[in-house]
Amino acid sequence: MKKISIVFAAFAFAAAAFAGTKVLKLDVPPAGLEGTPVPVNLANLDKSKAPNPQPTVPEDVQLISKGKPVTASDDFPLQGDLSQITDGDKGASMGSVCEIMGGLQWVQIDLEKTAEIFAVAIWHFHSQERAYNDVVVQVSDDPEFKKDVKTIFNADHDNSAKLGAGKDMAWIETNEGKLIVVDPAVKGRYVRLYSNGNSTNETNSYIEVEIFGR
Ligand SMILES: [Ca+2]
Ligand SMILES: [Ca+2]
Repeated sequence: MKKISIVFAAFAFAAAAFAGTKVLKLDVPPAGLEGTPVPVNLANLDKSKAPNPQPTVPEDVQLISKGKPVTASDDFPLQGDLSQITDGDKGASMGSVCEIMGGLQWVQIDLEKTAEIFAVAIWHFHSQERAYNDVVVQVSDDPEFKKDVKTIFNADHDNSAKLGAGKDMAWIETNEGKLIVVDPAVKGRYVRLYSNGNSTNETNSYIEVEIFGR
């Protein structure tokens, strides 16, 4: 009898652990590659073009960044508007791209309240195969990112951005986007994304960033 109740307890525990979860899959825009390919040469490039992971997350995790305010180290984009980074449009055409100045720059999304963040997806640019330098993604409750900063992705292998060296890999941009899984989830109101130009030119472009949390 004791044995049976232990088995039942184990089942109940397993059910609780797996109850209310779902698999997170991104909504992906159509591919829009055009023009002549340009070689992508970065020291820490993941050339595998492996598909995004499909993490299991709690059922109430959802897209929490749509339409949220965006600020940047460059307030006056060369092209487009910062609001396009959270407007839901992930198209490849130049009309869907917000391009900010070259060098190490950041864009920052204000979730307007502290959230538990499980994943961040990035589409920098996907009408051409390219990879962005020094992509670092951080979360904080401090809009200045001076305290309580949690780094959830860091592909700056040589610490040229002076945010600490990271072991993540740069990737070749496609319409699939890049899904960064945050496991364990972290809490914060602001998500800041750094980059320092790309394999084609010095500027920093964004089509969309999606933050999944609760
Ligand atoms: Ca967009
Ligand atoms: Ca670097």
